[in-house]
Formats: sequence, structure tokens, C-alpha cells
Amino acid sequence: MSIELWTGCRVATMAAEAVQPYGLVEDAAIAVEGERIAWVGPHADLPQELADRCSQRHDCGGALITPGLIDCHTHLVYGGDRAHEFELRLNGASYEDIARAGGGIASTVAATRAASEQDLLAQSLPRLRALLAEGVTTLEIKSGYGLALEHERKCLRVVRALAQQEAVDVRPTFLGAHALPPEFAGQSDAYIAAVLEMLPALHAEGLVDAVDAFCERIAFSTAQTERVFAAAQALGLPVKLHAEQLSDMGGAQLAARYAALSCDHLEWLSEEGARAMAAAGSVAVLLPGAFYFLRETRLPPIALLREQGVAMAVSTDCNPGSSPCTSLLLMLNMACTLFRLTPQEALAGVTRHAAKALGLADRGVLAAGLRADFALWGVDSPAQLAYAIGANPHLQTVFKGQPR
Ligand code: DI6
Ligand code: FE
Repeated sequence: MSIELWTGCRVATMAAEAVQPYGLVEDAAIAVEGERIAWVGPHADLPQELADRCSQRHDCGGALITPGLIDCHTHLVYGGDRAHEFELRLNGASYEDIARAGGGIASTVAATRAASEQDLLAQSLPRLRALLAEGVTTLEIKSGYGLALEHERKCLRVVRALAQQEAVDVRPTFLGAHALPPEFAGQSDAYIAAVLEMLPALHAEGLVDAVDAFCERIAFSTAQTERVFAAAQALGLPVKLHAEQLSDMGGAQLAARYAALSCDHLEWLSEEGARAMAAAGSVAVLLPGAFYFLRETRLPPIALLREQGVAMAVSTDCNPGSSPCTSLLLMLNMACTLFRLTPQEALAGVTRHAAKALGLADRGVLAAGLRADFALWGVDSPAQLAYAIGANPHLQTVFKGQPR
């Protein structure tokens, strides 16, 4: 097979074992064969055999190349928006007032249920395109605003349709245990039983890659979460968890017992929880957009996560209630300013560690044999990606070896 060469670039490989910060290679070349990287390194070291097979050469004009960005935690498919509630709150209404008037998650569930599959696709596409415009090549999208079989199915079918419309890899997660739908008010155990019926049906339709739950006082208990995890395990599906966002429920320890891919949010994570995550190899997914938008004050225990060697990912949490955000670059900045991650940790959080959070070993790093998913940037140094607020220096994306 012929080779396409990308030259005239500096490459931040993000390889874990690299000596240089960011795995940075100056005056680099990337050799792409089909959908994979055949070779990456200093241009001067390019093996002659690969140079001989080159059918096309792309001069990058000095651009920085990073792995394609990975947004590993989104709720991007939903109906309507909550801008009006934002306005009400800033005019003095309390969250409870709004909830009593049918607002909050319930209003998004109502709007999502009322929307057709086509409507939902049309509403979700601009959000997806905003992420793609910043070099995203893989993202996860959760269900969880349908909360009934037909509506969860509709949302997951929209997730699949999004992946067919755009050159991006989309991983669907079933989040049936996100909130209690109105028809189950006061009967959360009965709703969990319904979730346990939805899961195998949706899985049989090939709509589910992983299973998530919202374990919180205002959502589901650890016992209820465990019922969902046991059902996922029985189907061979990996789990992840919205854990310790608003309180310490011990969700991280529970998730670790099920070898969770990730625990997400984690503002209230305990030392015991961090140790359990480290032992299980679960990734900590940090969501600075939700922390910012909810004006939280308690920081996730970053020093503890570092000390325990827990890999940290960074994601948008794109959703209408707590993080109406479609910029992963902004999350890089917020991970640094709000959570004090270094720019290198933040970039690893949207590449290598985000891939790990999705259980994907074939991307997130630029190395021979891995997918040729990468982004070109008009910046001098990788730190500039995290430094600028509201800039988009993205020049081009290559997805599975092809310019997008
Ligand atoms: N945690 C959150 O912050 C969001 N979901 C979740 O599990 C809130 C979702 C919403 O308000 O619509
Ligand atoms: Fe979330």
C-alpha cells in the first residue's frame, strides 16, 4: 500500500514514555498507510523504504500536530435548551422554584421526548460540528434524556446517525439511570427495574458500548447503581460513573469493584475512593465546565489523584443543564485555571487519557500502528492550546488517514 507523508511540522506525540514534554518532535514527519500511522519521528530519520513508497506529500507549513482530540464525556443529544432557566435564575428564581414549575432535567426530558429523531439530529448536529471544528476525532455521547425505552432508543439512534453524517468516531453510552422520569415519581426502584429491561433491548440493537449512571443523593443510590452495573457486567459491557459530583457517596469505590473505565466529576472524591480507582485503573474524568457553570467551590482532589497515579482526562460534559459547552479547547484552559492542571496534563486529558477513559488503545497518541487521527494547529507551542481563551487555532483534521 502507498504512503502519504505529512512533513514540515512539529509533532506532539503525547506518548507516555517520551522524554520530551508532550513527546514533542521538531522537524517531524508522519507516514500514513491507509487508516494507520506507519511511522512518526524526526524527518531526517524517515526510513528510505517509506520515502520510496510515498504517493502524496502534505507540507504542513510549520504547524503543530497533536493526536485528534477526544471528548470522552458528553450528553450532546438532547431537545431544546435551558437558556430561559439560566435567565430566571439570574433574575432571582431558585433552582427549586424552577424544578417545581417543571424545569431542570425534567424540561429537557420533555423536550427530548417531544422531538422526532430527525429533529433531535438537526438540533444535535451543530453541537457536534462545533466540537469537530476544534479537532475532535472521537467523542462519547450518552443517552439519558429519554428515560423510557422508545425515547432512549431514539436518542441512541441519533448518536449512530451523527457518526454516519460526519467523519468522526462516536461511542454511545447508555445512561438510563440519569434521572427519575415523572411517571416514576417516588418509585426509583421501580424505575431502575425498567432501566434493567431497557439495557438488553438496546444492546441487542447494537446501540450501546458502555453503561453509565448518576450516583447522587438527587439521583440514584449506590445500591441502585450496583443493580445497573451488575446488568452491564452480565452483558459484558464496561461501566463508568457520574461519581462524587455533589457529595461523597462512595461511588468511586463501587465503580472500582466493577473495573470501571472512568469515574467522572469527582469534586467530593475521598482518599479511599482515589485509592480504589488507582487499583482498578479507572480514569478520573474532570469536567471543569460543570464546575464553572454551577459555580461550585470544592475542587476535585487533583494532588491526591496525581499522588495515586490516577490518569486524568478532561471533557466538556456538553449538556443543557450544567455545562452548555461545545469547546474542548476552552475546557483545556479551564482545567488549568480552575483545577490547576499543567497544560501538558490538560492536553493528555483530551488525548491519551481520554482514549483510556473510553477503553480505546488504538488512539490518543501518535505512534506507529495506531489510528491516523490527528489535528494541525497554527501555534508555536502545545501550551498555547490551553493558554488562549476563545481562540481556535485549528487548521485541519486528519481522520483515519484522510483530511476531513
Ligand atoms: N450531572 C450533571 O451535572 C448533569 N447530569 C449529570 O449526571 C446535569 C444534567 C442536566 O441538568 O440536564
Ligand atoms: Fe455528565
